[in-house]
Amino acid sequence: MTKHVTLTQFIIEQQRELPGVSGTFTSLLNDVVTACKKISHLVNRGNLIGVLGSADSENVQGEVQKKLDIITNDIMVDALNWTGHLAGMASEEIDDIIPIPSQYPKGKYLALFDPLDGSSNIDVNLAVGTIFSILRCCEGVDPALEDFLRKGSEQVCAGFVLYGPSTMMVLTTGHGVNGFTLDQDIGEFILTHPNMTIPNDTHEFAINMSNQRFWEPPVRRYIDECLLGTEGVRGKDFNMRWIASMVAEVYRILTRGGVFMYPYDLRDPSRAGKLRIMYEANPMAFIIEQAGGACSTGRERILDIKPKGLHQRVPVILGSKNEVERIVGYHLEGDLQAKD
Ligand code: P6P
Repeated sequence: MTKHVTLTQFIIEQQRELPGVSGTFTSLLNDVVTACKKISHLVNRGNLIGVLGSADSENVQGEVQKKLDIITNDIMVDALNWTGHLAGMASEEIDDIIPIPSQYPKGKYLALFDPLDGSSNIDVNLAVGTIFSILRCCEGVDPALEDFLRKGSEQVCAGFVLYGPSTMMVLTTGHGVNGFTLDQDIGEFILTHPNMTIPNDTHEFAINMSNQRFWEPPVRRYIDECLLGTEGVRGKDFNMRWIASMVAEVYRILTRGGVFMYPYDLRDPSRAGKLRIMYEANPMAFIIEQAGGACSTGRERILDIKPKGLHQRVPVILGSKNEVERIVGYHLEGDLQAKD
């Protein structure tokens, strides 16, 4: 009988190889896993337990919240705030940083998360997910906002859980990317996708084409060339996907390559893009780079950006390295021409 490696065993064995990583980190990850198992159960039960539909409220992003946006946020906060591993948290659903209640000890990590990414899909039974990012901070003190606003390159861990036909967890601690499938019968995540690696090339792109008239010229150039297929400069045909759920797009890219783009658009110059750097772009960029891919705004590496705000938005272009580098090159060419 095949010996399955559970996520718990995997984390503990990795911990032994990571200098300075104590059992605290392992225990924190297990707390995140427990919260995501609860979310998986609720997402799977859906209308059977009346958790679908709108909450008739808006979040800090001005987006209408689904009931599950609020429920899953509470699950994450309640699973993590008492453990003594965190000094604070931040969530897509909450305006400010989330302090650890005074009755609980404060730890040396910060957790940032999008509790239910792609939640607009939940009422139409399409894939959604939880994205999380872990930063280290000073132990035992209440963190200030500045303690959260760190470059993505400072993350010690990033992961997501995709609630799809299977519930999958993808995790990196800076030593590659590994995928785990939830065995619902035993309630354990099992290592099913060790050392996930993104092909450098692809014939598949993901972008919301309805925004085409708002794109900058380099993005329009890239997509136009893909659409011309064998009749154009690329000399090959491309396929398109758009699931409107970043976790699903990223998982697909991790398994077969591709490029995902939510680029800067000219609709609202004050809004640099749709996706938020702290709990969407940064964790996904860490994962993508650890799997051999690339992640850029089109003009700079996402993980090098010094965030200015908890809910700051950035353009995101990620996936197969050679495609991302081509798109970045188009931005550079365009910017140089604009200067001439
Ligand atoms: P649109 C989900 O709301 C999300 O933040 C990402 O998961 C997804 O890729 C994107 O927005 C979808 O945006 O404009 O196509 O609905």
